[in-house]
Amino acid sequence: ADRRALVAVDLGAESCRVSLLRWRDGRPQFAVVHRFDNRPREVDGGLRWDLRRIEAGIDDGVRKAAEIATEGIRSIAVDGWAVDYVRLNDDGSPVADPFCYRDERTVHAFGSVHGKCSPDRMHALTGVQQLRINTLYQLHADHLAGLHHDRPWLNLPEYMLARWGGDRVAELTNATHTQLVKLGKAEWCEEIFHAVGIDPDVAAKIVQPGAIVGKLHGSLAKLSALRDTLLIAPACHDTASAIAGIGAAGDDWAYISSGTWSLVGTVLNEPCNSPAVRAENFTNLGGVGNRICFHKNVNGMWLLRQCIEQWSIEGRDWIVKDLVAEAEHATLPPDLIDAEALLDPNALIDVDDSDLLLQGHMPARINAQRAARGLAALDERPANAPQFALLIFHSLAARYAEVLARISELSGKNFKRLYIVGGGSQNDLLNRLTAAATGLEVHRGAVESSTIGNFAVQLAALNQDRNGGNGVSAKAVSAWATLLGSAHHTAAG
Ligand code: LFR
Repeated sequence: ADRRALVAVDLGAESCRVSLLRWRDGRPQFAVVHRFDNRPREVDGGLRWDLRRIEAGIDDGVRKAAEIATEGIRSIAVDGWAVDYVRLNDDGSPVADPFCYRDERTVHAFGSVHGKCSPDRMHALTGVQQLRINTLYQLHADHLAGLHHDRPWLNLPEYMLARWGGDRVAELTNATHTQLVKLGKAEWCEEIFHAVGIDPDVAAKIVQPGAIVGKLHGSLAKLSALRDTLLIAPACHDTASAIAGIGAAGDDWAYISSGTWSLVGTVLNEPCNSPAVRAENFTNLGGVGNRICFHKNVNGMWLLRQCIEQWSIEGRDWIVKDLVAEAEHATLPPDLIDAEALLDPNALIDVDDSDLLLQGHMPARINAQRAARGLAALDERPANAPQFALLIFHSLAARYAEVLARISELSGKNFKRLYIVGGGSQNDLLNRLTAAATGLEVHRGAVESSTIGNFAVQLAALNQDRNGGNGVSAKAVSAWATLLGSAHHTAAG
């Protein structure tokens, strides 16, 4: 057997990491070898990613991995947050730093797209939750602004693979989040491209997760460990990777992939696109092994992180872990508790309010929402952070419960277990509140579930555990994920 190491790159909107898998006594083991934070910045009035910094960060990580893995590196795969993309010059270099999906240019593009293709038609064609962040609205915004709209584009993980010498591809799980793929197919939906004035010819060819897209070239390939390294498209959408990383058996479970966003849903064998699904704007995104990630984007740790950012500007650096510990003892604002000491759901934060998806001044945004609903302002000062945190956790847990109840009805599934993966799964207070709000058995999965899913797809691809022409088989991926130690334990509650 080939016992060379594997590298997984996971690009997060708040932090990126490079991990190394090596074989010990015939078993795969992995560790994060490099991590760096990530954030967009305002450039010329637009919110953009610092592409050079991300490229340099992952190159550093791969170099570190190559130093450790003297046995050599067999393959590298990249997953990351979806929807953002890089436009390319003829030589493959980036035309500009990519926009961040939170940039407000798509507020207008969203309405403009729906004037050309109705939301109902759009959902019938794609089955995808209409979020203004989706690539479609961004490409349309480029079109409206006459901004490089004729240049080829690649979503970020696929761009990183191409930059290292891989073919230009659009991996299916990531492609579905563009809102430009036909529901349940691995084909671009030309009707939408034409309706909104986007050129289908500059979109890359769609490939399945597990596709081998080429060999590593360039300066990294000069290192001896990286002389013969394959480039693999895993499930390039980090959420699809994280869900593939769960590796649970049975059909009675739901998931929350908890990071910047909380993706709340379940895995289906077939898309679910009834009129109710459309009306309630649920998504059918591509999953590994031709499955469907049926979920909703819920505003996740973004809320707390943005509050922390504000308090840090005001002079206090809160660490999430400490804040969670203090929130355990905080009291909720009086308007939330009725005479019998019960929570008043009407006083919880509407976490999916579009204003709360924007960057900056989060405590004030939350208070503005409370004011609009006739609720008293909370003390916004850093010292009152635990109360804010507790309110955010209660509000998230209630929203999770609401979404899961709908998912159960819409999909006809009866849930018993709830797997929570990603950075947010570390928050035992939120896990307990979630267990109480949902009545489900909460299983805390791996923080690095995206990385587990990334490695599991690579291993299945390298072992040619293929599902006909449809990419790697879900079964093989799930077996690898389990082996990679996505050991779960039940949270108290
Ligand atoms: C999570 C995630 C979500 C996607 C959002 C934007 O990191 O990928 O799945 O909706 O970020 O890409």
